[in-house]
Amino acid sequence: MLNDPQHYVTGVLDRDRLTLAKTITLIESTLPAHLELARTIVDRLLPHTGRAIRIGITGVPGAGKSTYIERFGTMLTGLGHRVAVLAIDPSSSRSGGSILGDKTRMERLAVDPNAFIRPSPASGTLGGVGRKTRETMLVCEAAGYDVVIIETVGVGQSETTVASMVDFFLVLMIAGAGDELQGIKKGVLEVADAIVINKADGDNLLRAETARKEYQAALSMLKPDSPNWSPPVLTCSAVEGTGLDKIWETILEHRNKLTISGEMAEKRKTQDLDWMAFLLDDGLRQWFYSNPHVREALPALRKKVAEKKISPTAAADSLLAFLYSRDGK
Ligand SMILES: Nc1nc2c(ncn2[C@@H]2O[C@H](COP(=O)(O)OP(=O)(O)OP(=O)(O)O)[C@@H](O)[C@H]2O)c(=O)[nH]1
Ligand SMILES: [Mg+2]
Repeated sequence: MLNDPQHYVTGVLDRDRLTLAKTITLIESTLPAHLELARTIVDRLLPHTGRAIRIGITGVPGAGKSTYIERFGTMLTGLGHRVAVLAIDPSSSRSGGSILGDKTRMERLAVDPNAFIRPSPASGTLGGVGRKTRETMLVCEAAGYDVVIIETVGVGQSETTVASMVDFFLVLMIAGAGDELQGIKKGVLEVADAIVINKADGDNLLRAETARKEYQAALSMLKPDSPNWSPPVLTCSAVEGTGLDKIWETILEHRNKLTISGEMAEKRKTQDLDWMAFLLDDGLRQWFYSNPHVREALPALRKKVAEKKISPTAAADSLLAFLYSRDGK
């Protein structure tokens, strides 16, 4: 692989798909040299980012995410948008299940010249997934994609990671399954900007409408996160394509309201600052636990604490004090 960052920067800005894909591969790499190169590229692209509408979509396996994104994405490219789809699934150890599914369920979008689909590898820590997805999103924006959709399976912690990097977070549900069955945690509803009941078609139409009312009632009990937005509950059929235009309208209305009030700029600023704080925490933790002395002393100290030979406070203090004296200067 070439190691001149400008080669990638120019290629991405020229909207060259191959260079875009190669840049994302660098971002996803675990080799330090690749990561350094990726950081330089992302930094240089930064002035060209931030203009996309960032949408997060979550939902349990089978909710219809892939079918929905295929249909919704195709609608958007039909409206003249350029759509990037990033799929992450860090909690799953399924053998690439969603990736295989996406290949077959996003047939049209996959060959659409105005769409770019990129499944993220399922491995890595949450911090790693967050970093890769964030940087991939930025690079896609620099490549001229004006809608970025980030898909995640709604089981695990990845939903909140995704919610913290998008403008609009959409939770896809299906009727006839309780929250618990759907594995959706209350925390996810709290960060939702809209809930969409999918599969509102055929025999399921009535049940979807009942579910819509139930979720609307449930949502009205939660204190809205934003003074400018009360999350609506909508229905759609990803298979029939109904309700999708209304969802897009809702996303635009949300964007409009939050932009006018200044909340959108504030939201993105907070997201950046939170992300920086997370990276600092994460970096400190890694630095600490990779210290040879800590690695050596930790097991013995844990044992002593477990045996009540030393207090947890004294054990922690002794490790921290060492780092202060050695590396803190
Ligand atoms: N009737 C009906 N079926 C749907 C609809 N959307 C999706 N399905 C079906 O539901 C099943 C699951 O859809 P997927 O799009 O693969 O769901 P997913 O959320 O991506 O699932 P995972 O990738 O496993 O997380 C498929 O058989 C779809 O055909 C819909 O609007 N109506
Ligand atoms: Mg899928």
